[in-house]
Amino acid sequence: MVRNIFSLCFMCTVRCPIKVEVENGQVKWIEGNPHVPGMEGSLCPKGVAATALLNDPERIQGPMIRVGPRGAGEWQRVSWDRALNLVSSKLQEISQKYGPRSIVWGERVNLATHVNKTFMKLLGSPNYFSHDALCKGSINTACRSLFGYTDPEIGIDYKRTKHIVLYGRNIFESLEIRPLNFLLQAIENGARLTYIDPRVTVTATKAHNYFMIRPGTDLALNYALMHVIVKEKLYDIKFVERWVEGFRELEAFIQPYTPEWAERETGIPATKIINLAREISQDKPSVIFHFGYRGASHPNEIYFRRSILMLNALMGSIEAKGGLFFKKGPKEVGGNPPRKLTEQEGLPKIGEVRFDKVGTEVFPLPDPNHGLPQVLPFAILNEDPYPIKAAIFNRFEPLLSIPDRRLTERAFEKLDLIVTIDIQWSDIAWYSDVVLPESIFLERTDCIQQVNGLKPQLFLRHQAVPPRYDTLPAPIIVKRLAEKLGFGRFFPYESMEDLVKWQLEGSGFSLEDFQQKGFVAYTDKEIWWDRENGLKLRTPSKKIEFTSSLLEKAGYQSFPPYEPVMPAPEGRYRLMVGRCAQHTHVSTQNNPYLSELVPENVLWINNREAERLGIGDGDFVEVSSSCGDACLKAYVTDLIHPEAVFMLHGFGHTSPFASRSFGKGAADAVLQENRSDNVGGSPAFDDTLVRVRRAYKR
Ligand SMILES: Nc1nc2c(c(=O)[nH]1)N[C@H]1C(S)=C(S)[C@@H](COP(=O)(O)OP(=O)(O)OC[C@H]3O[C@@H](n4cnc5c(=O)[nH]c(N)nc54)[C@H](O)[C@@H]3O)O[C@H]1N2
Ligand SMILES: Nc1nc2c(c(=O)[nH]1)N[C@H]1C(S)=C(S)[C@@H](COP(=O)(O)OP(=O)(O)OC[C@H]3O[C@@H](n4cnc5c(=O)[nH]c(N)nc54)[C@H](O)[C@@H]3O)O[C@H]1N2
Ligand code: SF4
Ligand SMILES: [Mo]
Repeated sequence: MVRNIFSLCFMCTVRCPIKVEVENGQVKWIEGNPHVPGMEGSLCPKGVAATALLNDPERIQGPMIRVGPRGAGEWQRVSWDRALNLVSSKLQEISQKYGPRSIVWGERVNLATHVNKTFMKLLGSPNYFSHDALCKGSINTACRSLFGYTDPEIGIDYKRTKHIVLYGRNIFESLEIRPLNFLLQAIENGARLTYIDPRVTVTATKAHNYFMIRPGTDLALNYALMHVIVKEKLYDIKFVERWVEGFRELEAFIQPYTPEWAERETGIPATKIINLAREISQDKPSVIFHFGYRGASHPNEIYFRRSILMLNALMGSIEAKGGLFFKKGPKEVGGNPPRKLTEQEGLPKIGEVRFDKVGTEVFPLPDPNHGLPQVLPFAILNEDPYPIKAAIFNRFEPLLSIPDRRLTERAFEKLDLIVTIDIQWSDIAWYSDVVLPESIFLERTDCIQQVNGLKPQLFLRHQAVPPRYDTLPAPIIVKRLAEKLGFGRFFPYESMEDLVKWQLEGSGFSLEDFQQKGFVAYTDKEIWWDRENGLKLRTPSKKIEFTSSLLEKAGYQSFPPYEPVMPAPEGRYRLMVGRCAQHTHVSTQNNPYLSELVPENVLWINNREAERLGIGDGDFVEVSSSCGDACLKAYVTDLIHPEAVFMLHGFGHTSPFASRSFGKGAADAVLQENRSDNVGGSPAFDDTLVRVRRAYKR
């Protein structure tokens, strides 16, 4: 008999609602949840490939302990008890010798993050960090500086927009299904799409306006757009007068940044900049300057992301249909959100400085809920602010996701313990001392997903089939480890169903309520705040702070002068990176289906530059930066700006147990220098200059 199970995909972080058809313990079919607007049967290639992951014999099949030298690949398969006994005794030993702060937990934010943060608190360490800064930390800081809200608290009303501007937000390839389907609906209804990228992506091919901008100069474009908008009074005067703090300061600041000035910096003709400002303001407030998904790109990132958000405020597109909105939670309609383990009484407060010094005068502004992963190698190597001796990585691949892989590897040599919770043989699993395999999303029920938005809802990832191998959900692994360490009582569940029930207590919903459609809603009406008087801004002034108290109190300017981006010296190029529709970051390159669709990455290089360097399409090239070098095939094309080269992130794996991805293509992390936007907190992933030359032998 076929059973339909509503769940959440996890082939990437987007967590699309899905319907899984199961027969005799086998997954027969997966499609977008038909009850969820925007999904309705849709699935991306990675979602489809979930069945290949489920049945992949190259997954980690049980707990593993390293028996040879680190990284040599000599493993012993052991019982869960033995693996967790080893981890707990090592953690206790290290904690006694160096203090609990010498232990870090790094993960990509997930539904069980509250479980893992609780574990670290009970351990007594301030050093939980997430991937957030690597993805979009500077966007987070920019949003807080203007609105007092973080970026996940701000939504985008794609469906009703009349004009959307995307700065390298390659939404047709680096996709999220629902936003993309809503955007397609808007375009069918006549919305316009402007796309800005030094590279012609699939999104560029769908755009009404496309600008091949000089890499790293988007901030100059935005200052010129503001110049035109203010000079020609194209802004929403009523909205700006009511809600903006610091408009006069902006007006004075942008005087020198004319479209003609921006043309020289960006390469975009002044007339096109003027036309865009005029065109988009006709559709205000139903317009979107997209503030980005990944915003870990350049050293001036926070100011660039602030400028995008300011353009929205000038258009009055904040809390406007077809623009941006503040996401509403259950409390907005008098409901109770699901509980989190972090809210329990009796958890210790930890006052110590974090390993990354977030929250001190070194990094006053980045979000301490997430921290700065890219600081980890420096903290370990320099024992600054103190020694770090153990690291637990969960659903996070530091070797490929933190810039400058060699530096990270050198640092990890100093660790006494590396534990990895993963589903497959990632490079970091291969390099660990203990590997704890998690059941994949089709095999596990997960913590409740609270989805705030115009209508607050709760979703559930529901187990579809039994685990194929000796694996467990991470919250069960953590609970068992906590028991061995003597604080198991803070994990009041035996199974994932127990944990979900505990979370739902007091919310008015039960586990059974999710069976029919996979989600429950606190209301069926959209909630919008009153634009005249009802914006609940969380800044000290209760306004949108163009002049930012957050920045200025920390000693930074709200409007620092623009610093030009110098052309790279002869023979050097700005290395840009990104994703494709067929892969998730560093996770799917070994998937049996997806590894066939896109088996390796190539280096995009402008045809005129390639000709000068004697490089032909398909030739092997050697790419080198100040911190590493790599070899991959060239893709010679006029679809990329001559100052840039581009490669997909996610390749160049070194773990031999993942045979399909082993040695395929090259890793961007080997080439990227570990340098950051120190104000906003993100590394500057697209700021490294590389040399390229033809390689005669691979
Ligand atoms: N298929 C797929 N979809 C995904 C993901 C995935 O792994 N796979 N991951 C999800 C996640 S976590 C994220 S963060 C998002 C990322 O989604 P996007 O932010 O859309 O990111 P990228 O794929 O990194 O594409 C970045 C683009 O920026 C361009 N670029 C580089 N430098 C500049 C510049 O100076 N100016 C401008 N204007 N453009 C520039 C690059 O050429 C590239 O096309 O995707 C999400 N969706
Ligand atoms: N060099 C470089 N670094 C980058 C980027 C870049 O473009 N270049 N992009 C940045 C961005 S935007 C992001 S969002 C981050 C993403 O950074 P990461 O979180 O490191 O990347 P992912 O590929 O999402 O997944 C990491 C690990 O999670 C494992 N995994 C997958 N599913 C599960 C699961 O269900 N349970 C467990 N326990 N593990 C699982 C995968 O096997 C993989 O080893 O990287 C950032 N870092
Ligand atoms: S975008 Fe694709 S891989 Fe990501 S959650 Fe949705 S269906 Fe799954
Ligand atoms: Mo990301």
